[in-house]
Amino acid sequence: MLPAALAAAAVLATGACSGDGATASPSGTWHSLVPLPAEVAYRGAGFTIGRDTAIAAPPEAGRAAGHLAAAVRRATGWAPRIGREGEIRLELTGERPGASGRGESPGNPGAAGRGDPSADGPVVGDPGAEAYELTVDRDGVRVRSGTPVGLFRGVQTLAQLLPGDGATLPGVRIADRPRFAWRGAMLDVARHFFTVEEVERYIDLVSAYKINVLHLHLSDDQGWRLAVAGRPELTAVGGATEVGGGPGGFYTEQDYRRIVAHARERYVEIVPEIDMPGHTAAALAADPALSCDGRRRRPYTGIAVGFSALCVGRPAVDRFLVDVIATMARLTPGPYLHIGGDEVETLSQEQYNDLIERAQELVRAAGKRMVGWQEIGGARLAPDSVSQYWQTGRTPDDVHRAVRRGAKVIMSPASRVYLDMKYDDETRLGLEWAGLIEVEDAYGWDPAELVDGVGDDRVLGVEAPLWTETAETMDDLEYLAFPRLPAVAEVAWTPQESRDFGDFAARLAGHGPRWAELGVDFHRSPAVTWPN
Ligand code: TNX
Repeated sequence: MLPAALAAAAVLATGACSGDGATASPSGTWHSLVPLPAEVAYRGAGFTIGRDTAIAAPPEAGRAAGHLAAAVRRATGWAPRIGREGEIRLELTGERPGASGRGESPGNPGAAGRGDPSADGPVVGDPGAEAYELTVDRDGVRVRSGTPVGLFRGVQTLAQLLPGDGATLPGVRIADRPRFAWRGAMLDVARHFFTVEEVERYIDLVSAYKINVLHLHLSDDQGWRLAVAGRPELTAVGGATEVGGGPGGFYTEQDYRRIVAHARERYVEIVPEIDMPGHTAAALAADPALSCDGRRRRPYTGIAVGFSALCVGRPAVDRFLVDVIATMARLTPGPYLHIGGDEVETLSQEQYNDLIERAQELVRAAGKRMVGWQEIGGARLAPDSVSQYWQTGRTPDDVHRAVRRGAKVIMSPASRVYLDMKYDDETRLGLEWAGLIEVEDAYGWDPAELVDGVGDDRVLGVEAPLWTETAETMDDLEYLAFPRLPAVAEVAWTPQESRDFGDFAARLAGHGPRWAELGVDFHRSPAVTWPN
């Protein structure tokens, strides 16, 4: 393992040819594919894109063709035509993806089918639907898949093969498919608010690594960020501030729809979260009828957790659930709604379960599937609900209970993938309650080995949350996410047996110059030899 990594690093440093198949092309050019495809072999002569090179694509592949044309233009300055003929061919094979035995089958018609954003199938579905093949030889480029989303994933790989400073692609043959269906990033826009443009930029940056879910944490003690029809106080009062007392903000329906549309262009599903019954101080400040004492509260701008809760059983709370879940369902074309459920310290287990089960009923009645933090396992979950594991170290009884009821699990172990943890003692922002997390820690774990009895068949996927108690600006987000987010993206995509940190670090290094060009302020992890 080590010698290969060193050889790879040497290629990068010297531009010499290692002759080593998987990561360096025969010409010695560095191609830093992240996440690493399931199978990749560099061979033979490559293809040089010219002024007249065109893209041939069927109408269903419009998003993939458009994305590719933009990438070619950025790299070469030429804007390729998209039509029926071309040297770069995107082909739909018409083969239906087979059952994979893992992830989500296209079944569950009640939920996944309805309101699907793309007429061409769910974004978070059978991982086989995202499979593609990519070949480059002297005569041209061919991307083949059974689905438009698979073609898009192939084009994302192709975009990484485009050199930053020229037009020659390496000769290569790639056969690829993701390990897990759900490859998520979570952004907390409640502790600090981020604008539509900032969220869109985050989507652009993370989706390049084949992340297919952006989970938006839209409410917490410090802020309520989504407009709910008929309840203007939630945003007017609950959205007016943030951690530290800054001005906060919120998304109108139109703002939210813009984010959904931007994500959809990149085959990213938006999963909205309204956290309940805890983490609700902003809602309680907006509407005292949601609390048991009915007291008018001031907005909360600190960073403690666990103290707030809705008054379970009150009719006002039930009406609130109905309105909030209906709004999330109406605005969200994707099949998943997240209801939080974490860290409640002021309710009995019975009260907590009542609220989660009521939320689940409303989510399912809206034709959606409920996702919640692992604590929801205490309630009676439906088999189509999803538990999100986060608390490394605690006996994960609630995850086991969820799995026994047929639920699947998203793995977000805090000590590995919480992007708000500091990298090291010197990191200028971030928390450290779950430990210091360097890029090798974010990379070096297997989602199917984390919780006893929760193997590949029960794991829906992996997600990296970015909580924003200490992150106030886009630069802060970028610094915390890069390079750890690409490491988590590879954990979620690449077969476990193909993963090796030394090899990853050598490929990752090639992304430094790209980030610099995009103005991404990334952390120069010492385990990576970053080019100057
Ligand atoms: C725990 S993880 C939380 C969040 C905090 C985060 C800070 C989880 C479900 N709850 O409310 O923002 O830690 O790292």
